[in-house]
Amino acid sequence: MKEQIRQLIEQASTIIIHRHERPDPDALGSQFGLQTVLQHQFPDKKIKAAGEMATSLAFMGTLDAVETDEYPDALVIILDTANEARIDGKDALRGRQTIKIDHHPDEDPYADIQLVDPTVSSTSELLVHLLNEWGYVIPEPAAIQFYAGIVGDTGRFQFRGTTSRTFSVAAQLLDTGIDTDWLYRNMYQTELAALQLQGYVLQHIELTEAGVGYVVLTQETLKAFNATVEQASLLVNSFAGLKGLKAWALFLETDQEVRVRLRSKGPVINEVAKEFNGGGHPMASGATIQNLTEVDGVISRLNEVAGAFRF
Ligand SMILES: [Mn+2]
Repeated sequence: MKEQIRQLIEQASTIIIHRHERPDPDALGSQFGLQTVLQHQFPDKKIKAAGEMATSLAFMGTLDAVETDEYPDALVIILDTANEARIDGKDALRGRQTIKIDHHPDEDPYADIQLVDPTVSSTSELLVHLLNEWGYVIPEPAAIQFYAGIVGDTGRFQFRGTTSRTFSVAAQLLDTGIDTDWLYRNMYQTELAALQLQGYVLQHIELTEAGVGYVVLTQETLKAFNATVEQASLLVNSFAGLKGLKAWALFLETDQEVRVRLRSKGPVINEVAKEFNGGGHPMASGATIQNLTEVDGVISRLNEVAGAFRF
């Protein structure tokens, strides 16, 4: 299958690269990294990166405008996106051929070809293994993108998806001479309003007997701190170190819905996410509920899962 993907890439004259909406560093890093490698490998091909930028990650690069009529002749590669609904760019599946490359469980095989490996830390890591197998060169501007993706999805090499293979890929990327000082400065800088919102979050943690922690951020609160949902959602890990915590949730109210960020230290929570219009990894998922009256329902399901879990 990897060989089939390589052939499709080599035959295509236009390649459009997509990833999931509300992109994180792995989504953008894998997208820009692959774009750069393919441009370097095939200077005559048209290689585009599609979708909307996340303002906090604008330092990572610039996306391309893609017209609807470019799709029927294009090879479309969709990265880091578990299910069709999460694809950023509604024309993606109009490509002549479509390929999904991802590290989330393959629950929605929406493309013509799926290359999915849930044992790797990130889509960025998966791409480096793949490009190495093909003998494609990974120049420094691509290396820093992939490195950002790995750093993002492993929480700076601490999450359980981090393996010896992750470190060997990181070593390879570092050897291209990437500036990690620049990267960390940009990835981990915090706006004053976001820092103050973090103070609010820490002061409003609810912890249940079952070990479920949660914080609700209403639209009113977000407005008071002048914070976007995107900024606020990054605070989901801000109370991960709370003693007695097994699983936790951050509820973010928008004008249409309530987004739920779910995290866990052991209990499998993506099943709960699926019950509430979401999904993701066993220890890190997202869901969506209609309004704040449904918060209790999510918490009681998390209590059941966390209550049954022993470290
Ligand atoms: Mn990822």
